[in-house]
Amino acid sequence: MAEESPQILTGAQALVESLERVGVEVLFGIPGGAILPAYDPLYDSKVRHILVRHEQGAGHAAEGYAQVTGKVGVCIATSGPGATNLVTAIGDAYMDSVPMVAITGQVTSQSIGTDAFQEADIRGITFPITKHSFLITDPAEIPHAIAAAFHLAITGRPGPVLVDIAKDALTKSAPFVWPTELDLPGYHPITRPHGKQIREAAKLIAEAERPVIYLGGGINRARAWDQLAELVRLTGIPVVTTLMARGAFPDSHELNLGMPGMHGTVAAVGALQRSDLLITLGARFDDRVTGKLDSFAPEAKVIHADIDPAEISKNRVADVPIVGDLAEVLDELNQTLADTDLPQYTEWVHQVTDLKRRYPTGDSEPVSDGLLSPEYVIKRIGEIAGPDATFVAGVGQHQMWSAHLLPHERPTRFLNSGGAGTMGYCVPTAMGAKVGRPEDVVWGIDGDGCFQMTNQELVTCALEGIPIKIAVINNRSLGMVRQWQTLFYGERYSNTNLKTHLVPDFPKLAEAMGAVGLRAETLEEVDQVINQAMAINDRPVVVEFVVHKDAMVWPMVAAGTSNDEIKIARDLAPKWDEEEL
Ligand SMILES: Cc1ncc(C[n+]2csc(CCOP(=O)(O)OP(=O)(O)O)c2C)c(N)n1
Repeated sequence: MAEESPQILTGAQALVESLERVGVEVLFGIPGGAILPAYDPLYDSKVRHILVRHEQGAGHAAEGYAQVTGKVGVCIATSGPGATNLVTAIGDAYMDSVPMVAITGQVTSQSIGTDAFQEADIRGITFPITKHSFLITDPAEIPHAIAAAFHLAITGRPGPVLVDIAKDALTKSAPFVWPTELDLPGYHPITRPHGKQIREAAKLIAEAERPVIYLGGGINRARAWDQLAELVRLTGIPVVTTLMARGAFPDSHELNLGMPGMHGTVAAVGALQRSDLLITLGARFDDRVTGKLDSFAPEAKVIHADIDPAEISKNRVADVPIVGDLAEVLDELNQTLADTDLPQYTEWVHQVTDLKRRYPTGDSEPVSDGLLSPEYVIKRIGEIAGPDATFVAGVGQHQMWSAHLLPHERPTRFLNSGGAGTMGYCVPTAMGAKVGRPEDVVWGIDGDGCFQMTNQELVTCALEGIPIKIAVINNRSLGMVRQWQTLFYGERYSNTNLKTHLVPDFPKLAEAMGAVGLRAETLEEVDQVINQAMAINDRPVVVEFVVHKDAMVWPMVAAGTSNDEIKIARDLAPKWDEEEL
């Protein structure tokens, strides 16, 4: 039912009013000509606008905010280059199913399609990497578009939604009518699982001898951690947690085998390969997990539960497909399993936990060739900051060490770019996470390569009072690429030497941006600078750790090969069948 005698508002006022009504607390963005009308009413609004230094930063900050709060993250940019600067972050949010609304200004409706100044068809550009998008040319459409965008972003499989608004739609006026119902034909995400499929799943679990719970990032989006804990308690089935699911089930639990995949633990990879049943929850059989698909978990039947029906049987055919919200799926599955006679899986659990004991990950000497080992540094940050801190990783070797070595005990405490692998993710995402959970200690673990892509957001953090801590793991190279050159290109290091022993001087750069800059080069300095950083709460801090460049991430399954070929060091394969008790 429409409100009586609606107020007449400009499109810009309607936009801000709509954002307030959907409960937006914070926006990350930069103004410009096409979006400028919206910035005027924003000036008087209680919605906080954080003025970033680059739109990519706005997008990632929205992702960080969304992941820690469970709310929709919002970024805003002008037309043309402002909008295209958001593209990487929108793509990142799409790949990792992060709820985000991106608002962009567009040239006036009459100019669309004329190559007008700062025109870009952002809807066309982002079409394949958004869950949905709107192009608004009539101010009367703004309230519905905003309400719909927020609903679409967070329901079903979450993802980014674009609202592109022509400048004249912002300046013209129309009655403000807040929708009481959303008109979204064909959009009916299924949250309740089918009872028959739940019974089928319970039957397979009861028949299995070597089951594994293969847990993906969907568990975080569904916030179904309690139900998952109950499933493990009821069944005693071992769990592997993908990169996106680290922390959703505590690492300290004896049944947690760690991360599977290209840089997975021997126990997680081995368990999947030998399993006879994968209980797949919010995971998508990504190639970084499966390796060569046709040799992945060859004997396993598959139960696959996901909110997005398009995921099921996309890469691996499911024997029992279950479409639904994981919280509801697990509630029903747990109820059914509580009344089912289940085997003990004792021999199997013994086998996989023995692998876990024999092949721990990331043991390294603190110093090698007189330089710090990156693994040791990351481990110490985790130990000193503790499992309640929020950690954000960049992309590269430091990301993989972070995935293995930080204390992953609690959900939504580890954010990273899993699907897209976006360098430049760390600093702005950490900024957004700190805005979402200001009481948390937020540590970004970044590479010297990644850091140089988006570090300017430290200026934003300094000016906006967002005291994040960034560890730059400086190995003077694009480490992960260099690792591939070492292994697959005969040590021909083409264009991976960043020369960051020459420039920039990271602590000085940090100081110039209003942050505190620290550096550790020796073993004694490691704890000292981490503790120093922990004590600073009024400004951002950057700590450079000068580490050696030859450390490699192990274990590793080379791209395109079978998980059976996992190596724990160069030319060293695990001994699977060692009879050892
Ligand atoms: C935007 C972007 N460009 C390029 C890459 C390819 N890439 C993946 S890891 C990596 C090296 C990262 O280097 P650094 O940040 O120093 O981290 P390290 O691997 O040394 O820990 C590169 C270039 C990428 N993932 N993203």
